[in-house]
Amino acid sequence: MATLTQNPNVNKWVEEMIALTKPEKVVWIDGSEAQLEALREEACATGEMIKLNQELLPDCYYHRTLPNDVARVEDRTFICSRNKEDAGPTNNWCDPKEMYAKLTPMYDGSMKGRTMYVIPYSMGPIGSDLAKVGVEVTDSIYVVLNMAIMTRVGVKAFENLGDTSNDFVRGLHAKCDVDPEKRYIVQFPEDNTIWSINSAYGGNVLLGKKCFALRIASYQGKNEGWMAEHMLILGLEKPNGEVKYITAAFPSACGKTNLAMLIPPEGYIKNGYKVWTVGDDIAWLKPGEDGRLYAINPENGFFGVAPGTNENSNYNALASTKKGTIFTNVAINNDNMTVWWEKLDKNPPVNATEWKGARVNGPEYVAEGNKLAHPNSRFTAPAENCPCISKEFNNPKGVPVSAIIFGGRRAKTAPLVYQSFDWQHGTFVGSIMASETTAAATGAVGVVRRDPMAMLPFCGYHMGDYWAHWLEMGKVLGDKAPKIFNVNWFRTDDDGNFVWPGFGDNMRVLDWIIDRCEGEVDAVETAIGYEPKPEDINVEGLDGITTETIADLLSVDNNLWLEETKGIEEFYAKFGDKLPKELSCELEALKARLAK
Ligand code: OXD
Ligand code: MN
Repeated sequence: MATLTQNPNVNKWVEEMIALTKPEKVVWIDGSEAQLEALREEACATGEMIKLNQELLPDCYYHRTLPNDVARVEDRTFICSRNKEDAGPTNNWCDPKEMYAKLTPMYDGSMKGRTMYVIPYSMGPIGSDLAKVGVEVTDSIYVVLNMAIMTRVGVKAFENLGDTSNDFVRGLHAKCDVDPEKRYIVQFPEDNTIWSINSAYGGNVLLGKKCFALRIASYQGKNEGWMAEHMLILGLEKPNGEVKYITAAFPSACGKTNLAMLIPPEGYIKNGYKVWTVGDDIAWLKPGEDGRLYAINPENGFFGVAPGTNENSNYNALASTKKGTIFTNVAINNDNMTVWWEKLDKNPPVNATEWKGARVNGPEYVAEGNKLAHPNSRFTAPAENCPCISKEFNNPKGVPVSAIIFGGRRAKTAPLVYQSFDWQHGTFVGSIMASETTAAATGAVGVVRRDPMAMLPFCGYHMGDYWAHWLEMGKVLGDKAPKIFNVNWFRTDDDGNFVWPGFGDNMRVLDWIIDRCEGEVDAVETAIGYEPKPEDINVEGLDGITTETIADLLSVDNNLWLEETKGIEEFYAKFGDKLPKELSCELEALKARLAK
């Protein structure tokens, strides 16, 4: 098919990619349903995808990746800026010339006898000033079909780019032999370019997501005065119909998708509170004409972890997967061609195919300690399926942000919630974000892993410069800046049990946060920030949680925090001169307050 754009920059680059990879055929993805349907049929004919029960799961498909290719590969992910210093101590770096020289022969002729798909896509609503265009070339139909859910693909993406602009992200993906030894996920921020090779797993190959919308976009945001963050976006509707927007950053496995799609406790629903989802993973944030910070979700779907998702843990996420969804590496129930994963329900299918493709007796297989679905198995679901999708989801202006929340999994140190003193202190709070490893993961339990702003694997440049950019944005926003908070849903009692129920009840904390933003509730000043008075957290209808429990959850142990400051100091030392002095001042000020 001929090119879909007059834009000479796009056409020239696609020609170069064709010359490099030498495909037999080139197909431009126009975004039409007819073209996508033909690709689905082709993928089912070759076995790349399996059609699921079209009555129970209309337009849903199944895909299995190789067992060596089931997750993002941080050790093979590179930021290739011209100067090593610009990638910083938290990224793998290689000289771009060297990396191009290493990968070019691997791509050379890699699509011989195969089809190259050229996918134009928009990150963000078409027509939005905050949106950006990417073009991904790939030899995988699975990538095309996932990108068609996760982004806005097709001719319409070129509307945002126009006929002359050169501002598009060039993504090259080739599956090759899916050889883990030759797998590379490479960002060239100064060239607006991403090269991904030898993987066919979502996070490594859906180049609009982590590679563009976080790594490349964070770098673009620094240069252009906006921010790309690993944050959910939700709207909290109050009984008077007003909606206040919150963004929140958590490291993985801390419940970002669950918070984004929260169902409030009964009492709140009765009083007219609602939660609306704008995004579950990524936010692009930019000051609007009125000086406030506005957020869009650059994505158009959810690439969610399936295991653990069920009617109770996340009704809205589960409902989102009931049509038009691609499931990757979950288990199949062969009796009715539906899907299953751990904790979906208590009934593993008897006639099952586990994620690697073996036919097994599900209950027996599980009883032997095996997993039917891979722990990182995924659903790719259209955002429009979500019962609580915000009506502002496609608003090109985005939504005005009242509060930014940071959080992690901490057994003792961090209280249920606290508010930073101001934006600079809030930047400090984000920079010291950390999570403790759990028994569920391999390695030692309770080890603190620093993950500033949940951006450790996703910041496309030097983390010290990234913090400086945060501080700069605070100056631009001035008194219109969102208020910054920290939450911890994971405090444990002496027996190691979680004290706070989490899930829908997190609404009670969001409620206090919004009241703080509106100036409707007082707070207590502590060494680490402003905390609620325990009685200001609504515990009505909570089983076994009283205002005393809340007081416990809010307690700050000065000794533990002094210990914590040592860990922060060690972490900060990595950043040398690039650590903004404002942050070292904040650390000193914290130490002084704790010592009092
Ligand atoms: C994701 C991740 O898949 O953060 O969203 O790893
Ligand atoms: Mn994520």
